[in-house]
Amino acid sequence: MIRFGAEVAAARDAGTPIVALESSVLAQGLPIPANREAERRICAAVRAGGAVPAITAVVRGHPTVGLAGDDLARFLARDGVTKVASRDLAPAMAQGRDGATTVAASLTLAAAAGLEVFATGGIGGVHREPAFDESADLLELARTPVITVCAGAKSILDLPATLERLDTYGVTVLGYRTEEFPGFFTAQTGLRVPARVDSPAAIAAIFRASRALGRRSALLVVQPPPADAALDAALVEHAVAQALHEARTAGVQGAAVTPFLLAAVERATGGRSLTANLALLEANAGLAAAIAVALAETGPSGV
Ligand code: PSU
Ligand code: MN
Repeated sequence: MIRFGAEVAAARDAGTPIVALESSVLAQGLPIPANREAERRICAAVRAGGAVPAITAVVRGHPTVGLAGDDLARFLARDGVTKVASRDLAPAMAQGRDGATTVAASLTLAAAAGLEVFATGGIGGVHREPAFDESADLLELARTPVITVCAGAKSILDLPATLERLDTYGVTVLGYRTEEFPGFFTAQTGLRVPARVDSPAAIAAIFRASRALGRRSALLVVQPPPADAALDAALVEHAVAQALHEARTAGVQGAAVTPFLLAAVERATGGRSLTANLALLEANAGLAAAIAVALAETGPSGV
């Protein structure tokens, strides 16, 4: 049922490691033209790490792994492309729409394609407000056995509540060379991760153990944003307060909340959040490639 891009199809045949990537960050999360730069840098980082990038999306109704060419251009231009979370996958398919997949929907497509490693910037989580706004990313992480590399969750969210929910859902959270759960733009949140790992091979071994037990949940690998691009925690907190105020005033609701807050934080940080965003996306893609290579070296999980 999944349509594969030509490069991804060739990688599957050859047994080359593949890293799944989301498309909502390109079509909704980042402004034009930064989204184009992000796509270039993420894909280059995956390739430099010895793997093949596979952007997931719904393309004119077809669930796709390996968005490329004219289709990719349409997504980067935001030409009639809607944001697609888990609940939106089937409608987008049946209605033949272009849909940019969030972490939740991307995990679904990655798993359907048999991929085991996925990279993103930050996952969605429990929002500070409005009450009961909780990203579908969390539930999908709970039931999709894919290693997900990110820089934690953004400080626009309630980070302690997000970590608690990941615990409830049984999602293993691993700090990559850190003991602190990163806050996306910033490395400092004061929140501890349950476990630390220092190598892609260690992550691969934990994933194999999880799969051997028959567990269906994701492994969430978090690494801090690169030090030269990371923002100070106080600056981020100030920008988030400003963004939340703007969202409240504008009465933003539902799927529009996250893109609205991201844009508002960018304005409030004078664009510095954008620089951090691109740098961490690239770093996460590179780590995901190293993990995919380590997984390939240890052989199939057999589950
Ligand atoms: N975090 C980012 N950039 C993004 C997103 C999150 O730094 O673009 C996107 C991802 O696609 C994520 C989605 O899965 O926002 C979460 O949206 P929501 O809160 O509506 O579930
Ligand atoms: Mn939401």
